[in-house]
Amino acid sequence: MKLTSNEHIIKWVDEMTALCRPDEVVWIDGSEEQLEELRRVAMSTGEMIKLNEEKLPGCYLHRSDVNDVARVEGRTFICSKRQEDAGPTNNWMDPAEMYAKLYEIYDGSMKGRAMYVIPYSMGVVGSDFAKYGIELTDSIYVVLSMAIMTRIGMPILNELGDSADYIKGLHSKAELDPEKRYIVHFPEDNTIMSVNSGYGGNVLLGKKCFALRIASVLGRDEDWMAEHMLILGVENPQGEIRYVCGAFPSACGKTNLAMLIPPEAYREKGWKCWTVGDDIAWLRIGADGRLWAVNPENGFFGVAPGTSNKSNPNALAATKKNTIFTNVVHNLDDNTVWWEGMDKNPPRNAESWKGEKWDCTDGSKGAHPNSRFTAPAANCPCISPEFEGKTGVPISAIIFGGRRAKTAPLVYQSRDWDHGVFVGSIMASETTAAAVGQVGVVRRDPMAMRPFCGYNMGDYWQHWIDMGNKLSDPPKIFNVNWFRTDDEGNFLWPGFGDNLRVVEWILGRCFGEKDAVETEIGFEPKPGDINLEGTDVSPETLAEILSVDKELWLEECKGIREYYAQFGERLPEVLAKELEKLETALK
Ligand code: GTP
Ligand code: SPV
Ligand code: MN
Repeated sequence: MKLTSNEHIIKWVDEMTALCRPDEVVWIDGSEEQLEELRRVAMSTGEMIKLNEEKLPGCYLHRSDVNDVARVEGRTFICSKRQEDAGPTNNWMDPAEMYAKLYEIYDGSMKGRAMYVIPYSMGVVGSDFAKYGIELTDSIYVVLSMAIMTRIGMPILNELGDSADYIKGLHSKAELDPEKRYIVHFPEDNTIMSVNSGYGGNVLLGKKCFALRIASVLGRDEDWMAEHMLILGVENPQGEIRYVCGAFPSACGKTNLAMLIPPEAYREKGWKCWTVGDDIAWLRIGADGRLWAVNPENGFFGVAPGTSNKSNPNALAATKKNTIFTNVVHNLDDNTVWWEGMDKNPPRNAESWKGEKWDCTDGSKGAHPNSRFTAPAANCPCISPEFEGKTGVPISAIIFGGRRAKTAPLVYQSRDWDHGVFVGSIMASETTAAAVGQVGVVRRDPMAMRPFCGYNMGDYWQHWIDMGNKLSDPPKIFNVNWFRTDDEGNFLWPGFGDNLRVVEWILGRCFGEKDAVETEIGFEPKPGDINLEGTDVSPETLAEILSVDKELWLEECKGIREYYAQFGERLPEVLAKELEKLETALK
């Protein structure tokens, strides 16, 4: 039964139905009864495996196709009318050509299946920040995941009324053919089309496709920002909560920093951390001239491997009920799940992420390195009371960070907003398993948005500069690197909870409570300004990870110059000048 009389929606759903030819069309009202029925169907077909109801109530295991385990950046397109509007960092094709190609692939792709119509909201329904979408999909996994990751169902249709102001998303698993896999965005049509994949980041269209690629374009046009950022509230012993955003590339520590547990000595003094978001932030200028952030999502699509009671107990706790696990180890003894880095006791009677009998002693990985959990945000023990707020939280600091064995120091502060935009634009990081391709190669990933910016990156940097000019009280901008290593490849900084020691300095800088020394690249903590009490980090090691190697940085400048060159006229003048200043300072 159609759940709306909105003619725009009905017309589009009818057109897509005629194209994909599903056996039936099912409108998702968001009720628990309907979702429960879908879980039952998914279990009967093997799409989902119900896990131990006592140990993991409401939890399921899902396996994606073995060739379909991560985002496919090479097959992700921004189809604006003009190629230069997509820019040199995005794949592009003429929209008419792309539509024609896609329509052929979608033709009859849902035969024998149901098509589900999912109305969803990014952001708290009815808030000023909220934007609505409708995803059509032939995957129950997608419906159940969207029900965790976003707010779905009737309230959205009610809010929409007769409006045409929603983002259209069409997803079909089709044949899961990697050669015909496309993740395509038409920013000028507010339309997303995803086909031949069943992996989260490619198919949960509210997430990267809408909340970053399409939303970044909306933000440019409407004076706000959509960013690949965590949002963390840090409560100090005085009971004040200060908020930071952090942009780190995929699988570089956003979820972990967002759910940070303070070191023991900090906890004893009364420090607490509150999670507002772990992956995406929408940022608007407040009436007070500050930058305010909301998390448009309603759940976490987090990296499973490495998540443990030691590294991130809050994330682990969030997965203990109503969670969907994808591509992890299935423990057949007690019908639970496991992944590398969870604990030191891999199950003996188990199946790997591929669903094959797994022998943990043969050296093979049981869980895929990009295996993930899809968990409701409400499950997180440290979820911020502001998570459901309609106004968001005021941001004191923006923290950029990448995975760099060398070069980038533990932390430095930009001199001002424009210099901060420069710092974000020159981010580079080692690639991870979050996207298909080689892992561990350093690549430029400006603002951690390289895979997610829906328009020309040069224009995006200009938008950052313009936003700074509109903020009377902009956040201070920093860069961190938790991943500096010694010559044997060991991490020099303990990371995780101990990152609060760095965040303490960052917030202190924002409120005029901490000193700094000026270096060629920006401000750094004075020796002694980072509290090392209770760590085994020596002052010498700290000095080493704060050091700026001029030779390496001059090399870096060469790389930045080459990188910038591809943007031609679209490179903001401000950034070209910042690069010159940096080179001069280093020479
Ligand atoms: P996406 O969901 O892909 O956007 O990733 P994310 O940025 O949320 O990454 P996440 O927090 O899930 O971390 C990914 C990996 O980095 C995990 O294997 C973590 O164990 C590791 N990691 C996170 N924080 C730290 C840290 O401070 N130090 C070190 N050495 N590793 C870390
Ligand atoms: C990332 O890759 O940055 C993720 C996971 O957060 S995905 O949703 O697949 O993009
Ligand atoms: Mn991400």
